[in-house]
Amino acid sequence: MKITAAKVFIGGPGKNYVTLKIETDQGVYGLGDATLNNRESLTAKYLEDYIAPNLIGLDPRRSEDIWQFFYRGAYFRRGPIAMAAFGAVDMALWDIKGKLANMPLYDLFGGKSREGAMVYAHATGSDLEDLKDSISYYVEQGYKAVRVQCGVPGMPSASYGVSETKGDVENYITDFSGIRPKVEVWDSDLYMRYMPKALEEIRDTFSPDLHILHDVHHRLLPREAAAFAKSVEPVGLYWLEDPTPAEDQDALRLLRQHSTVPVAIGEVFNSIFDCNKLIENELIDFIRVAVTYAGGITHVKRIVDLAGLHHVRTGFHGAPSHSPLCMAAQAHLNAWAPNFGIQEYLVLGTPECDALFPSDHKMENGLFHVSDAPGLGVDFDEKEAERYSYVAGSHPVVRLQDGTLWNY
Ligand code: KDG
Ligand code: MG
Repeated sequence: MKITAAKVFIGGPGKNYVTLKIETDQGVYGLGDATLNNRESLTAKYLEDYIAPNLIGLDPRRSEDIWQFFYRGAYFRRGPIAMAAFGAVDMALWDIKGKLANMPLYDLFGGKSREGAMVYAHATGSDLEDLKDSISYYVEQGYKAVRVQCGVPGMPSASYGVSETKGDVENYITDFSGIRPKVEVWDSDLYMRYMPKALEEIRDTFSPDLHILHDVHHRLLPREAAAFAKSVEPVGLYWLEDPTPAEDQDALRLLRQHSTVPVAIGEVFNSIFDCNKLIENELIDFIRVAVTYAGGITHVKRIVDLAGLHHVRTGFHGAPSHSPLCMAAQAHLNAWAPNFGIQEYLVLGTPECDALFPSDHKMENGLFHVSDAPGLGVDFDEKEAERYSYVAGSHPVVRLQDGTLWNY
């Protein structure tokens, strides 16, 4: 069996999805996602220039050897662009494997450990009242968990995760007006004084059964993060996300010494080497990698297995930029993983998105039900894809009040 073609598509409804289609001489094809938010054209180019020509003629069933070939063969290892490109290849090869076996991927991993995987939605408000409305909207739809973000009085710009629209959150993270980032201004003192009180009010307003998550988005220094975690302890958060910049694996020691608040980190990680110390030293409770960004199913499954040895549960990244293919790969891992925790889920099922990526994966009452179709269980409509093309966009950059550049 041989790979005969590897085609790359870019574009989608309001997103620049990068989709890889690997075709074989036996008619079976596989699909993978290489969407690296706001750097999409680079993963597309990596796939087109280097990966596609090297794939032709290889046996698609040898997904491990192909992964090693690209990872070791690059010499300059890791990095988000290369790992997202390998992620797409790996996903597509697993899709082919599942179709050949006529089995959904979760069965190839070891079978289902649960029916329905708990997801969390993004609730957001310009102020606390707005945020409460947004939380109620998700509670009414049956969500069991919500991430809560709201504006901070006196903060010169919107704080992280605050959307201008209520209800289902579209891709509010990316500004498609061009490649030059907007500037947001941040003040850690204002945030640290206001947010614990706001979170307590939310806790008191909603049922104790509702899981509340909060994302600091890398903004605090290790000492500040430890103090913040201590102050939000009475809220009983499901998790506190990215309290410190994620590349410093030792930063969470101080937080751990001062608080038992569950910590989630990892959406910017692209390999096991970004999180092995965090996991082995049990400095985190949830690992947030995404199958696309961290080298595909083959590599992420290794991270999940290591995490399981240390009581660390999964909480895969599921921001608006992730394509239904990445979400499907994660859904299969979520169905299987003995150490599954929760899945971030932003409503992907718009009619345009469903037309581009038809599938029968389902969300019901805050639980994601994985499709039983062979492989990933998602298709790709090439005709529909002709409607879309690449649109340049950017994340904002963040500065402190005195102009110092800070962490977005
Ligand atoms: O591209 C950046 C987003 O993926 C990130 O800002 C989303 O923090 C995020 C989250 O928790 O989904
Ligand atoms: Mg986050």
